[in-house]
Amino acid sequence: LGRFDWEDPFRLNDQLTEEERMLRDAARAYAQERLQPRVIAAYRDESTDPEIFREMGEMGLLGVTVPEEYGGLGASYVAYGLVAREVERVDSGYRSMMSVQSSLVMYPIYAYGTEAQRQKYLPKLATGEWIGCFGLTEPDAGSDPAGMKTVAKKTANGYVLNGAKMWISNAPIADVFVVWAKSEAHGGKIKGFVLDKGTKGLSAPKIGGKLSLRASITGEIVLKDVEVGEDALLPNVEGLKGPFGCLNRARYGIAWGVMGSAEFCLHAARQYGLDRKQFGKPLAQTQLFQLKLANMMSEISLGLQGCLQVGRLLDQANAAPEMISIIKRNNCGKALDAARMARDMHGGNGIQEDYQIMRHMVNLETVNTYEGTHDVHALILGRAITGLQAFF
Ligand code: TGC
Ligand code: FAD
Repeated sequence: LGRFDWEDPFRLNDQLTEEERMLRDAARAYAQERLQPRVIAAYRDESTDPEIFREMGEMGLLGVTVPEEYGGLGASYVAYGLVAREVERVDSGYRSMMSVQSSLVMYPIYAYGTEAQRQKYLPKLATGEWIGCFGLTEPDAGSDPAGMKTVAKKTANGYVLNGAKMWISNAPIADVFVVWAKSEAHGGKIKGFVLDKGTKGLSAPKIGGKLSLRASITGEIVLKDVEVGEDALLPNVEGLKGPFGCLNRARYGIAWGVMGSAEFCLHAARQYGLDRKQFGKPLAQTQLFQLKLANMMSEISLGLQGCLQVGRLLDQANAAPEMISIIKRNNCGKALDAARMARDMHGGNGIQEDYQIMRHMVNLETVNTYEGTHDVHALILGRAITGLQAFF
């Protein structure tokens, strides 16, 4: 009979390559040594340190899957997922900063851009010298991005963009804006544009008052007669499959990331239960406490195994978007359950910032909502099961 390790029930570690293990360990060391010490204050003060992008760049954590010639690591999607898990073990907001930069900004420039756009943007995004953001959602178009109102009109030398984007991670500190708009010159189809900070008519005011994901800055993007050249257009994709191609990768990373957050909650609840005595014995020696720990461990181990399989298929260019919907949806839901459970298991201390559970819990509310809500992914899967679309 084999050994059992509650921290790695299905021996995920043994299923990784040496390169993947090394990158995971480097990401864990960075996250624990550099991010963990500052996250409590960053969250409390709602402050985002742009220096984190530089640090992540130095560690090779930005654009993990982007080829080395453009400044990336050229590593596997499994490696990218492992990085997301380590960063989100500290905070979902930090993972958000990393995954927007990697999957939603570097990926579309690499996959849909010209060689000149790749050369101009990717190396500086990989080092974190430039910060990127991704504008799809609008005030009146969230789950239904096809309803976007942002338009690009053709001019003699390029395009003029008008519209507004809402809930955009990194936007107020971004240097590079990947923005999706309906282009009149392309029959009203959705096209991607890369805009530079400082372009006339482009602004990105901060959205304040967030009670979740406070270590990651969020903003609007306002486009008022923003004139750009032809070189701002991402020429190699058209329609919703442009942004969705990026979202597939970011959603996949989130599925790994939230397992890191859930693991933090499991470890904290276990330790708390071993240390805290009530009724003359450790809380961890009660049946209810153990049931909760067993549930958390089971969901995390299954969730991680699903991520690994989808990651391996992504690396073979053989993953279906519905697979990603399964792991994004299920892992977010299970992580949220684990965090709520761990919050409860910490009693009064569970609401205290030093214990960090409540921060993970409220962060996961956002993660459950963005990149397709829990219910929207259910509808994507329901459509795949029945062949009937129930969105509208
Ligand atoms: P539908 O008719 O299903 O599809 C329209 C076109 O898009 C293609 N497509 C995909 N392509 C690649 N990958 C996917 N996952 C795709 N899903 C759809 C599809 O083949 C079709 O192509 P074509 O060539 O036939 O035109 O579109 P619909 O309008 O019915 O969409 C419905 C729905 C619900 C599936 C979709 O709109 C959806 O997923 N909504 C959720 C919106 C969302 O995820 N927004 C995310 C915004 S970005 C964000 O949240 C970043 S947070 C990051 C952070 O901080 O970490
Ligand atoms: P809605 O679409 O209005 O949904 C509200 C509720 O209605 C949800 O429960 C939803 O599941 C439900 N619902 C919607 N349609 C249906 C239906 N057909 N049937 C049944 N129920 C339905 N976007 C970006 O483009 N870039 C970013 O970087 C980004 N970062 C974000 C950061 C944060 C902190 C947050 C909170 C959001 C971010 N988003 C970003 C936006 C995010 O993707 C959207 O919030 C999300 O897609 C949901 O859209 P919505 O908020 O408009 O909600």
